[in-house]
Amino acid sequence: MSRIQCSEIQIERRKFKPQLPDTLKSDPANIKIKRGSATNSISNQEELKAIFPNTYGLPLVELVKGKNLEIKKKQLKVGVVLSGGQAPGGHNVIAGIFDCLKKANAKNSLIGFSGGPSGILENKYKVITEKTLHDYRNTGGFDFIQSGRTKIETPEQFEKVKNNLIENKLNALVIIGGDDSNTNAAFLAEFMRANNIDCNVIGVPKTIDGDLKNKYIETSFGFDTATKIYAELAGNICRDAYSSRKYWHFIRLMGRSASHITLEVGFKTQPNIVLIGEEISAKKMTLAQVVDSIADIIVRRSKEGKKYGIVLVPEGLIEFIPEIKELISALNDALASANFPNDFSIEQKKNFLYEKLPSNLSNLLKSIPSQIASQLLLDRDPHGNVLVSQIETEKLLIEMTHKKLAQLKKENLYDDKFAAITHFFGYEGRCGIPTNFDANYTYTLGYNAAILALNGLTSYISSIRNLVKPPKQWICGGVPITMMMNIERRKGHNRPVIQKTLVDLNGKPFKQFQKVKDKWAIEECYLFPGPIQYFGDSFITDMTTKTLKYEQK
Ligand code: FBP
Repeated sequence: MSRIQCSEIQIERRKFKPQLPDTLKSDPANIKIKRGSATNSISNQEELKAIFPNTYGLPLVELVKGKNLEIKKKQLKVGVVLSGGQAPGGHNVIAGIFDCLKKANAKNSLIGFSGGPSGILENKYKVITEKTLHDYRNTGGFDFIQSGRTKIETPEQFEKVKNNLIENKLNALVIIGGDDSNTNAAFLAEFMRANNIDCNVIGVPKTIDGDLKNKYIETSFGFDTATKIYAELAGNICRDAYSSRKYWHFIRLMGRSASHITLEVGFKTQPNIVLIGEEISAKKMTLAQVVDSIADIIVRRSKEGKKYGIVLVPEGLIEFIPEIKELISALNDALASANFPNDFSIEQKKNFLYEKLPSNLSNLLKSIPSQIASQLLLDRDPHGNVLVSQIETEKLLIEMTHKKLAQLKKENLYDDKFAAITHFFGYEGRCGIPTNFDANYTYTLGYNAAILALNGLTSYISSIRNLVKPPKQWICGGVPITMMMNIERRKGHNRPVIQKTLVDLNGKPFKQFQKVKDKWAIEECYLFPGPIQYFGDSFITDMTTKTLKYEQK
């Protein structure tokens, strides 16, 4: 395989030495596992206990200093796989696993499955050595071994995976992924235990969306870097709008079902309108009411002579509007059971659905602009998620805002020009060079995952806490995957899944936002955060997210 080309920054960045927490600085033979008491899932306890008889209810674990000499005697072979969407720092997770394994025993080895979970199914992998890994340390992207979204679900697939893990003599598999991939990790761990196969499965919390978090997983990796990249871009747009004073910019931001990214970018740039899907859902707002709230601010600003502004739109907004959520859920069920011929056009699908859906939902589908309605019908991903990154909600909002303002003009309530521009920031942030925080955090997550694997644990996610403190004070451990699970409706069926953590309307970050949003709407409070700083004063280079800061205040 050809070596990647390196920019000047990358060459300098390669020299960065990620910091480890004090607990992990000791030799792995001086790190012990401290077990807590048994755990329970979030809900559906009895059902989940029946589905995961061998791995349900494991205790929380913490890493502490203490003799653990057995580690040195074992010779382990571990596999690693990147699963799902890219997030800055994935390569450092691999580096952390590799360095820990080698520190424990130079004969330990690591292989990386290529192209995501399909690599395990097809037994495609590369042996990871310092030579092959070196150029990827502290880099963004997943290109070292690549990623994919294949879901391992059928009995035949589980059998294939089992045979490949046995053939490769793997003692452990580390799955670096989001909520869906870690749900898959739990199933795989259970399957291996049920079949008496001595191959442990450990997860690592990855996703820029920031929705794989709880008391023990304070943030998923990549959120810090991605939000800084989006904030730089959104901040530049704020300044452009403030300079030319003629456009309204509608910026849609990635984040799938959760608005964490939008809230964080809001804090970093203080634009005029920040739509939070979770709030819209709680208030049971219709699409028309969301548009009314936008138009209201446009009119108020116009009265002050300001015909410009910035609106942040979470990409999952559409799924939060109760009427559309109901429509999407009905579409999911209808699409899952419909067996469309391959050559069925989108218009034929629509006509079929108009007949199949209850009349209120059928009428709603007809009322949505055709292009957006077509985007709602796109195939779901292998985990049953709607492809929200491809639904141009910002265009829908602009179209409807135009109509609303035209109506207000007729009523002599508005008399200005509304010129709007759209942006979508998502893929721009997923492969950025990891910030110091993400570089340290991902390396530590990988190192910690290797310690969990070396100690024979399975069905755990690598957990690093106390993240607002410097890395030396971080707390290391593992959280049982089943502890984060519940049963949800996916692809027309009830399925055990890790519960996504959405923006908590009673949480400190959202409460903070509520205090300032009216001021941001009318006054000019814009912030221009500029690019990520990799070199210089640690006050700037090591700064983490406002979300973590407010959450842990
Ligand atoms: P993960 O949940 O796998 O981390 O992916 C997150 C994400 O970046 C979402 O924000 C976005 O909606 C989606 O991936 C896009 O998926 P794809 O890369 O398949 O287009």
